[in-house]
Amino acid sequence: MTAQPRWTRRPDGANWGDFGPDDQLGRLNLIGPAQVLAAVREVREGLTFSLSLPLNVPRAGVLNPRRRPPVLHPSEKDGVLVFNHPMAHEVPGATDVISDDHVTLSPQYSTQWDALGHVNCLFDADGDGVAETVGYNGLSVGSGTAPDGTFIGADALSVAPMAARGIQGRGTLADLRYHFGMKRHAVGYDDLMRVLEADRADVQRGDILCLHTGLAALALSLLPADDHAPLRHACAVLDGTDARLLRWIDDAGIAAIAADNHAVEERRHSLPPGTRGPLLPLHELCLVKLGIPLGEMWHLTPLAAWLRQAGRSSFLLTAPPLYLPRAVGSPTNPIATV
Ligand code: UVW
Repeated sequence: MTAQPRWTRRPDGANWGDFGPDDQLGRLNLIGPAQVLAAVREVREGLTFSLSLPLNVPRAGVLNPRRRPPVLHPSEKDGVLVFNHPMAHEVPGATDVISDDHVTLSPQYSTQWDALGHVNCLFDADGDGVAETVGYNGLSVGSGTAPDGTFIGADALSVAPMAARGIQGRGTLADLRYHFGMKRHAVGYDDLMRVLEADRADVQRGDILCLHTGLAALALSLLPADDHAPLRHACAVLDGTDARLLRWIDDAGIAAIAADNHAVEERRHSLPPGTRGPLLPLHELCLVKLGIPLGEMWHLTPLAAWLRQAGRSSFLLTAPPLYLPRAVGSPTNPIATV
């Protein structure tokens, strides 16, 4: 336990401290035994859906140029590549043939979780009149470097606490693709309420809200030589500037949000002239103020189709990130069970 609070002021609408001074799980704390049992009660058919894209999709890096698809390398021992490697080279008579590999990947290239540390913000949390970099619960990712300058990743708010706890609960799907088609549409509070009501989707406290827009399915349909630029402007996104939508996310007690689009919300690249504030207000609300992890590029289309023909919206969702210490994002292979 911390002796001294690490912040004296918290941003408007933040829940810092509510789950304890050192908490790094945020709203995932709302998924307790009762919520898991409610999720398990959604399993009626025993059918499972993987919600992951192949992690090399999109097959062109148009969505975020700083992220790269996975690159595989063979592993190597004493100058010998250990891939399709007969152990008889080392142990005469051995019949084993071994393959090992390494992978270099951007954890947030494809189907992934943003850890809470993915976004920090400039805010004067210690009340000294100067804004500092701070994230959920007054923690921060830190400089990312060891004293010798080596990059070591986040000091706090990484995917590790999420992975150590595991993420399993009740998923509820809002089918934006069905109601708004494949054209870009910024979904605000009124739109989302209409969708949930039309589909009788009942978002409960502790739910993981899944937003189906069709973008991941579009990415999957494109071959490497196809023009991927349309991915930048297709399908629905949440309108992160809609204050009523942000208030609902807070009031509804949502534990996590996962979308099949690139950034859940519309990605702004500039601010209205003369203003100061977040480019990504929904990221700020979720990751910084409330501790709501964001999933992106989940492949929700087959699940959405099944739920629609069954007249359902909720399911058991199991979606742990990789236990990759200090990483601020992680691939996940979420499984929905209906
Ligand atoms: C940013 O890169 C800030 O957001 P995301 O990973 O959600 O696209």
